[in-house]
Amino acid sequence: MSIATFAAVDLGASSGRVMSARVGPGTLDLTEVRRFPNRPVRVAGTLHWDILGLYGNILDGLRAAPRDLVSVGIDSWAVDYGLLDETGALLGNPVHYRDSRTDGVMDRVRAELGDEILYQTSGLQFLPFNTVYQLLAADLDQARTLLLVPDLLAYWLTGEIGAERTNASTTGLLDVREGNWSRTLLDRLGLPRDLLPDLREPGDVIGTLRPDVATETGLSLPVTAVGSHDTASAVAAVPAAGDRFGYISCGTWSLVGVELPLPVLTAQSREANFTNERGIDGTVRYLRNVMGLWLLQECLRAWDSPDLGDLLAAAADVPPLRSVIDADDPAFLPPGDMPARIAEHCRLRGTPIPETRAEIVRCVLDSLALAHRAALRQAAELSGRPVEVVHLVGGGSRNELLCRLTADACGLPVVAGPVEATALGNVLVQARSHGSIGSLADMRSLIARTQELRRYEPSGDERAWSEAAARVGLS
Ligand code: LFR
Repeated sequence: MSIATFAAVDLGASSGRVMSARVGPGTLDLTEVRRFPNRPVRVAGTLHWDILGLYGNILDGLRAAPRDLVSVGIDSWAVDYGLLDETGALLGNPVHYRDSRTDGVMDRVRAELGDEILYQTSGLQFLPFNTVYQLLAADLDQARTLLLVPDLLAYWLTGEIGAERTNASTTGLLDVREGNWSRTLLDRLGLPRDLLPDLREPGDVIGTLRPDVATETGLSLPVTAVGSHDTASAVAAVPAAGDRFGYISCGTWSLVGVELPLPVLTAQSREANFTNERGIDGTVRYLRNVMGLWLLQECLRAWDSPDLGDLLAAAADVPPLRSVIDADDPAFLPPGDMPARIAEHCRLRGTPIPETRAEIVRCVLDSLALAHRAALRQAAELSGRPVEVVHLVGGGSRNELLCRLTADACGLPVVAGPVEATALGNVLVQARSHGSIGSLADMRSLIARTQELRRYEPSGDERAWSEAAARVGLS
């Protein structure tokens, strides 16, 4: 096995990047080629993704990437999609999952079909923005093909149509046991069977860059399917040894859970709203979505982007666990004035209202740590998988206060990093497919040996955390 160079296109909800990485035995060097903002745009009342802007930035990134690239892979947030007409043209801009068009849809479907069939078929947690509920709110008249965001971008780059399985598992339409589209569910919902393209696995070569793209970027290379759901790529890059670990993929969302060989579909699991998403090599990501750094990002946006380092330093000095909220209150899901919504949440529940910015930030981080604790404990309990260490990966691993509070709240060591877990998982799956690395365990051990990690030992007052958890109705 020799050293080779791969590119990762990694799109998050607030920014995107094109990274390149040199991968080989004992080598994993990641370089940022291009970073760009991902700004949703409201048009005629509907919140959209600026998909052409993102695609243009990807082309710019590929143009600036090393010339010896072997392959490129694409991942993004899940659930969102573009619709193609019969000529293969995109029908309108993809709608943002935080748009209000899905209001009430999930409740209606659950009432009509019942939770049992939905959960037994897809294994997915009930989130109002799952693709299935979006589709029921969309106009499908002219639509012939649905492509999830990374599949849409891969289509523009290669001309090849398909649906990568890890991301397909977030639609609510993939059969969790068989890994194929569920015809039963499509029929029950009255959705057209042929809207969904053939499935592909992470590691499959999708195709080579179209001639016009090759001319524009000066590159001629394959696009390789990766864990195109960003969380699948991030969890593939958790630097864990063995299987007694929990993970928190912490960015706009915190995805909190354990990795399993098989789904958990019990009534308790359904009631606790745990999801069984598909990972690399058929693994199951058994997790729950926690509202994540979205709470903080929306506060910063409302305050016109003050210096985060200063705010976190001030928040560290605020007395702990004074104001705690249920971070997962659906009221926090849409964009808008977050400090006002936090104040209102506290007022309605008789919780002391955080007044200063530092107090608000402390309230958010204490509350996230509590939500991390509850989700991890439940994941371990419902799956029977013991958790001895928590790996916190993604942008949130830079936030020392959050890492420390999470270790204290969970009463477990937290290993923080890598920050760019998603891009690393993306390139390593390509590297494996092109013969530069071996198994998933090899990938993880390479990350543990080469990337910067930080360990936080729990030092908190367990009683204070239990008491605060009880105050917001968590365990
Ligand atoms: C994280 C993520 C989550 C998914 C949410 C919406 O970026 O992909 O896994 O639930 O975004 O797509």
